[in-house]
Amino acid sequence: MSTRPIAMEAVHMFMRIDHVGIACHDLEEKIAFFERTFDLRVVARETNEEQGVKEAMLHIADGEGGGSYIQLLEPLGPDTPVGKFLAKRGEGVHHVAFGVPDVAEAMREIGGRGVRVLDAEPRHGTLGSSIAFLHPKDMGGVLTELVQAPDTGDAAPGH
Ligand code: CMX
Ligand code: CO
Repeated sequence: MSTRPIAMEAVHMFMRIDHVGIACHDLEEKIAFFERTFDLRVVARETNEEQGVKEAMLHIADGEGGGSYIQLLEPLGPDTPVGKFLAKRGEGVHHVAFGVPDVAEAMREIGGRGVRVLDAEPRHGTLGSSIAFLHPKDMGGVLTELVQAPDTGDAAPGH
């Protein structure tokens, strides 16, 4: 096993964990739980018809190129990615999202390495971000999201 330290100047495709997406049946109930248990604060609420979700972002920290959050997801209906997930597996971690400097570039690069990219083009994500998903079957069973934070220089809107 190598004990060499990782070079500090190493450039990673993933800059940080942007968020962990958690599927739930009742968004308001889960928001209240995270607020009262961990003193977290909701910085964005959105309905994203394209993704089939009603969602809330709870801010945890600021990092390189953007913040990190918990994303709570309630499906808009049973025939949506989160609706199908809840029916099959129940509440729990739905996906992990990594911050990337340029989502289109990351999609090309990762797609070229044999991982199925589920989106042909970057889509609209929370807080004005651009997002794309990688197939869970190519990612060790973990649905993975790529997130490019909006170009505003404001990593945590709502502050
Ligand atoms: N994590 C891990 N595995 C998952 C999964 C998830 N979130 N969702 C589905 N799977 C697995 C299923 O368990 C199933 O595996 P088996 O065949 O072994 O049972 C397989 O993938 C196929 O699942 P399915 O229920 O038939 O669902 P689909 O193939 O129709 O869709 C997926 C799966 C990942 C392609 C689809 O959910 C998708 O495109 N997701 C991306 C968009 C999304 O999730 N949006 C909501 C979040 C929005 C946001 O974060 O902003
Ligand atoms: Co997400």
